[in-house]
Amino acid sequence: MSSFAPTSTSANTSSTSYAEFDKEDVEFFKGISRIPYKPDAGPTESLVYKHYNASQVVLGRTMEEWLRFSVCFWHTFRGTGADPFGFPTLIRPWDDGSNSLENARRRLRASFEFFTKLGVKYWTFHDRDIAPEGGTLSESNKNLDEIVDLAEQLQKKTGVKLLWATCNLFSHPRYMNGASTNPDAQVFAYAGAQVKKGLEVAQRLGAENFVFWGGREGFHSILNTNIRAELDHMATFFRLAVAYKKKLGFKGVFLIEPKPKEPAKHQYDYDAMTVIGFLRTYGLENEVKLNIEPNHTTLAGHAYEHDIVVASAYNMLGSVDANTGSPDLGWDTDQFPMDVRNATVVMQVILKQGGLQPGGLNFDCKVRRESTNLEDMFISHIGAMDTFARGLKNAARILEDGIIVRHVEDRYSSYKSGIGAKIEAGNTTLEELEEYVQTHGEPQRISGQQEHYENMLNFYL
Ligand code: XLS
Ligand code: NI
Ligand code: NI
Repeated sequence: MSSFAPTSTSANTSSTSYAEFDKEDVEFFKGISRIPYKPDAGPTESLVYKHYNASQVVLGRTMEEWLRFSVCFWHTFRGTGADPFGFPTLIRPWDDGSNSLENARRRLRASFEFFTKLGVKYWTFHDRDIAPEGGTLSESNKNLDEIVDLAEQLQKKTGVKLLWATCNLFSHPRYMNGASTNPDAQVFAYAGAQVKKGLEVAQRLGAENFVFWGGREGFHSILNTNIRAELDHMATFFRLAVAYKKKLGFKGVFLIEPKPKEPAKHQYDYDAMTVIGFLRTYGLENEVKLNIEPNHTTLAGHAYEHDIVVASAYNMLGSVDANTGSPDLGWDTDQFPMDVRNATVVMQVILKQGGLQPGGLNFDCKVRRESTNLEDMFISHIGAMDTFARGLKNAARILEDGIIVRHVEDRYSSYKSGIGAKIEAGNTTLEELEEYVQTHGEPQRISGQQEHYENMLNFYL
């Protein structure tokens, strides 16, 4: 099928004067003020929180502390609505569609007004989202420094903090065959140099984490690929990043974000268990945790909450890219998470592990290309925040009641005594098990009661 790619990357065709947005005191989102909490609001009132009440205490902590929401810069301030079949649809009045530093500054100032009006305390970005890539590494670094100066000022002025930063090691053509897993060592070197700068910037802005998402770390054909060499190189890349982090004294937590495919056909960071296996194989398990994105989890063929549960079970859940795919589409649609059941099961895991800090719930989400109002940027985030606030309240009730937790514990109670306790302690032999079966015979059939569990969960939704 031929692709109807846009001929121009500019979203704007009108002759708007962008200069007005360069004024220090300009308001980007006119007519929208700080989003209030209004629990009695009706279904059509959309610029209010109906459930998210930042200062409300749930299980000993405020909602704001449990949820640690973050807005991502790439979708919300760089997304144009373009898709492989259509031109940009999302026109932002301050954005002239150019790659200039002026445009980058306007976007950044608009974003901090957005974070503040929404009442979200964290943001995330890729190096190349916030500042244009130059013709050379030095030029790119210089552009980045200029924009980071402004970001530093805006963070100070608003109190908004950096949840995590990351390097874009997948968009530029040089990375088409991978970054740290590229067969060409010169590309590996370039990626290393880019991450060095990314870490310096992260430290300067006080990032609480640093994410590695390996969209091109994988392959399209196994025929031209030396998998073992590529994974060894990827491990070396992480070791170098850990060494530089220590040298810098950067305190942020390193996080790998698993994804099974897209853009690569097969990505090495396939899912949570694969990444945990990779980290342990290469002795990196104490240096790196996981940033789980449920949309990637479902792409891997697992249930929405699966990787969050797995990562947390191994104390490796560092942060969450709170979004969702569309069950009827097979790719990463990065939709805002609006499903109360999913938010409830996720928040249950987060509560059980004592929170996500220094990680958070980052909205790696984009409004649909048909959601063209500026207001839609707010409505989407508000809806997702309300969904997670409901998830938090539901999960707290589930844990306070303790009924579901006790049911699961009971299911494993045979390991508390007798032969079970010996198995759990690693204190038995196959001979002993044989003898046990000979005296005790066939085990009873015990119901898994799946529907009962589903009913119990529904009770709390
Ligand atoms: C893409 C990823 C990406 C990471 C950051 O699918 O989700 O956006 O979160 O590079
Ligand atoms: Ni993500
Ligand atoms: Ni994604």
